[in-house]
Amino acid sequence: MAGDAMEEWHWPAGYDQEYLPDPDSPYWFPNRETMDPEERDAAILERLPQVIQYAYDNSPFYKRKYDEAGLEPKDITTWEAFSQVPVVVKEELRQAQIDAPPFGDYGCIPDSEVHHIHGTSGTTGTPTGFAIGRRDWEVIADNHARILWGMGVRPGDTVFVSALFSLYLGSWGAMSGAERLRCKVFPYGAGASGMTSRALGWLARTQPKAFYATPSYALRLAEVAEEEKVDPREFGIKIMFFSGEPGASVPAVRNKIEKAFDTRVVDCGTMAEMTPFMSASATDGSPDGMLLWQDIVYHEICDPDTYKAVPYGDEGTPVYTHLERTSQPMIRLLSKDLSRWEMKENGCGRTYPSMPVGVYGRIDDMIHIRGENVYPTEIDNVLREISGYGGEHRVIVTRTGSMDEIKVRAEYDGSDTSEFEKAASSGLHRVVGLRVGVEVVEKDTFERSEHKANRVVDEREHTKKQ
Ligand code: 8LE
Repeated sequence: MAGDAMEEWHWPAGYDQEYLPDPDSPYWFPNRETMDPEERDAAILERLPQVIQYAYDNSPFYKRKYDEAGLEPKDITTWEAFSQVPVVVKEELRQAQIDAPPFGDYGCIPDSEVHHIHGTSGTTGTPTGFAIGRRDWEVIADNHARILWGMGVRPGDTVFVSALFSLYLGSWGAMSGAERLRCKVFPYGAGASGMTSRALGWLARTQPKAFYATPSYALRLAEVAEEEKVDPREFGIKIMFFSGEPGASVPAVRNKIEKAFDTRVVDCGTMAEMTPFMSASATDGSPDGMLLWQDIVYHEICDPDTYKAVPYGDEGTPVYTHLERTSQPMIRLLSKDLSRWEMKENGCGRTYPSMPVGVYGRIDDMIHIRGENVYPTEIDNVLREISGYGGEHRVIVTRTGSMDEIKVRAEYDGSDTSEFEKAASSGLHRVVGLRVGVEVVEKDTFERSEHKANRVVDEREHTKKQ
């Protein structure tokens, strides 16, 4: 079997809960992480039909879907055949949960094996529920421990989890991995009144080696620290790992956080449905973008129209397949995000492909304006590099006739407004390729996000969200 050389590679997955790597090894599983990628792919190609058959046999959802597509799980033995497997979209999952409440008919495990229930906040539609099995929770924790090890976190380290613990799976995933890694975990959370200010005291007191949040939250924390005359460098945080939104791979955001906290920023994250969502993650030796830990979740970057994988070097939308989940397994879940992938040598020695500049954003959030595609993160990156930027902005998209227009309202905290406006206009012109109206407003005009930022105000009638 192709996977013989891979540590603990079997289906269904399960890991020795006592295992820890050699303390001097940069790798949790040296073979799985550094092997010839073609051999790894061969093992994955043996696993895929097993996972697909399992989903087909255990869930009406996948049986229906594959019967309709005329697909036989046992025939998925080539990459070409895999590329024909229909993608799953989030709307389908929501509908399945409406039709077969509360968790949809893609659960695959008996109710008695459900160990954790989680849910989404539903800010972008009907909330989705997750029902994760006991075995899966253990495997998720193991995988996240392995990835945290790759980031440089070690047993005994204090890990401060500073994101929502309610309707957000991110914090739970970070916590479970840190627990399995035998860290000291502080599930601090976020979102309740006064918590950000109090976090400063707790961070100073606990001096965590690692910290998890959304990038927006870290920026907010830095701002509050400044207001309260606390120097965040004194928290001694060595590793700040982030998921949930673009930011950790946006150069100006990353620099700002690294400087404010005197730390190392690590990007990670796919989607809550895809937990172990840290399967896309940077490492200690490969700090930029994210590596795709293909033997945990199989990542493809696909053409957004055909859902076929694009060649390395090209841009597309990530499509994800669980290789180890037995509860609510996702097979070719379409992200509708945008990224570019590459296969090159990684500084850390792992032989995974990578997304060198992370996930730029969602296809729906991309602004099309007179033939140019503008990502909200590009605007963020420009503004953050201008001296005196007040920390927040909004991008207003309008439509006159058949033409989209954008205008940026940016906070400024200084005495030369016209200088700032000039710098912002020319910076935006350079990146967007068009003249962009800039309106300067005072610092603290806009609300700060303590979770995921949403800076685009779309005033075009046809795209208005219902
Ligand atoms: C750029 C992955 C997790 C649990 O942190 C999360 O946010 O999951 P959720 O709430 O299902 O949201 C998934 C979406 O957040 C992705 O589709 C993507 O648009 C965005 N996202 C998550 N992590 C990143 C990200 N965007 N970089 C990231 N590192």
